[in-house]
Amino acid sequence: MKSAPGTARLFFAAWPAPEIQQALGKLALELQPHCGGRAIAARNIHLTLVFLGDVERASLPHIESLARAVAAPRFALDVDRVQYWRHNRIVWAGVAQCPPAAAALVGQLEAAVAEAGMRVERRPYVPHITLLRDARHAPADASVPTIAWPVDRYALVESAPRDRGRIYEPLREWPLTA
Ligand code: 2AM
Repeated sequence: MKSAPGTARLFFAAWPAPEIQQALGKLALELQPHCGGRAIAARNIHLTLVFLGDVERASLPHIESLARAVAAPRFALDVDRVQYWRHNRIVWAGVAQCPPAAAALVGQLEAAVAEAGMRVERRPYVPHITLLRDARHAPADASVPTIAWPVDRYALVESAPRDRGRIYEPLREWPLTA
């Protein structure tokens, strides 16, 4: 669905370095024959932190200034499992336990979003990296060789329509603290 003129569909995400995207993209392609569905292109693979939805472009500077003020520590995301959600038919990669620093970052970004007067997601945060859409089956084996992702920055990303699909474009990135 296209955003209304003057608005942008936005989310905060951890955006992996190209080699991590490649490793996760390879995992998606390996899972596809068994699970079905469509593999996410490596260049689009990310971890959503907070979804904003359609936002007036005029409020971008305000959102960016609130996001810049977030100060949360870096964390290690050891991606070692894959799961299937039947309700939205996605196969996703994740971790055994949400690192406390990831939850802290999400909490701070949600607070920034609320301060900007936007709706905040009330569901508990489950870190998930979508690998397949419209999948039909759960992966045969939930555990996968660990892909170690040192998360050292967070990004504000735009989801824009492109060729009947969507392209995700990081607009701004900020470093996490050491
Ligand atoms: P998904 O992969 O689970 O669909 C861009 O669409 C990113 O924002 C995707 O990571 C997507 O998650 C997430 N997203 C889309 N709609 C969302 C919503 N209503 N709530 C939370 N995350 C959403």
